[in-house]
Amino acid sequence: MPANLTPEYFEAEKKYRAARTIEEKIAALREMLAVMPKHKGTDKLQADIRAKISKLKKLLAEEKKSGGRRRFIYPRKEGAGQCVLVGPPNVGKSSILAALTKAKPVIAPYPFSTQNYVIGMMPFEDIQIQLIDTPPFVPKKLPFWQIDITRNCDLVLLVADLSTDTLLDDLETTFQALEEHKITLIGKGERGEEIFGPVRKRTLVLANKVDAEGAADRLEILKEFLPDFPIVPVSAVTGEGLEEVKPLIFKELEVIRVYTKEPGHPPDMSDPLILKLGSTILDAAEKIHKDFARKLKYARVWGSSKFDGQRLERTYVLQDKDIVEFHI
Ligand SMILES: Nc1nc2c(ncn2[C@@H]2O[C@H](COP(=O)(O)OP(=O)(O)OP(=O)(O)O)[C@@H](O)[C@H]2O)c(=O)[nH]1
Ligand SMILES: [Mg+2]
Repeated sequence: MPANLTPEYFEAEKKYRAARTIEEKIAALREMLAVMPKHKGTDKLQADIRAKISKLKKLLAEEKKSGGRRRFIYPRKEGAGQCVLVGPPNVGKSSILAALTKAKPVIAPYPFSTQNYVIGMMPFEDIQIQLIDTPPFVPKKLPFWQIDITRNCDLVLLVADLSTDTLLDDLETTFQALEEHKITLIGKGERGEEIFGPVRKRTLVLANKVDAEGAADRLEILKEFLPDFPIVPVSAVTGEGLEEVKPLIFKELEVIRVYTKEPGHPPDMSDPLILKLGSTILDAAEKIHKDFARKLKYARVWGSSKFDGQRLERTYVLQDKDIVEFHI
């Protein structure tokens, strides 16, 4: 990421990430170009943006040719985080979505049964986490949106199939398909959030079909193959491991829930703010409103503070499930 990018640029980038149609994506990219400082350090980024615009324009022309019938809409991020189910054909991605959410994707004993994305919301304690089922990841076959969604998500759920001896080869093929688009899956370490160029996506591995014969041995082989990844054995059919997956997904999303309260009133426990791990009182206030944050003097915190209702500064780092009372 080049230096000297302005807040205006990052605002435009946010619009790009949130854009739901190809037109909106193009508009956001143009805005990014317009507001970005033009110097040697941003040459590469400018070229990347221009290349992306021309690619999207081609897709738009194709959509127009179809009379708008094939208009693509990107999924809107909802809930505490967006997780994309990624993996080889027939491993049980759709079955996992169906088991964890109310969504009803096509599930079939043959590969390539999923052709579009399918969204489901997974309830976890008092929040919802968004899961997106996608078609299988095979080299030279990924549609543009599948790459975009994977780059843009908060967490990858890589599904492996413990019922087959080709498990590792199949995963290699999926990694290869991702590498073609400069997406590297990582089990730990620094995430890369860049829109262009190589990106590193935090990944939780769901070792599915643990009910199948020989699954226990293959799970050991999988653990050796991916030593740096968190791996959870599950079965979308028997339900084994599915309850354990939910808190792990939440943990990997690296977010916290913060409840707000007004002075003299009980806290609102129904709709927590979702903040990045490490967020401060000021970040929480900003999430409510920029103006509100500017006026903020201090806050009282229940939960992680030394004592209930402790008066704390704006730089105080909040923890999951804290209750915050803002004072302006
Ligand atoms: N034994 C067993 N079979 C499963 C499990 N999960 C899924 N299956 C079966 O595996 C097959 C493929 O399941 P899907 O959910 O369609 O797999 P998918 O990864 O979405 O497949 P594509 O969309 O074609 O890539 C189906 O016959 C499922 O019933 C599981 O936990 N155990
Ligand atoms: Mg499927």
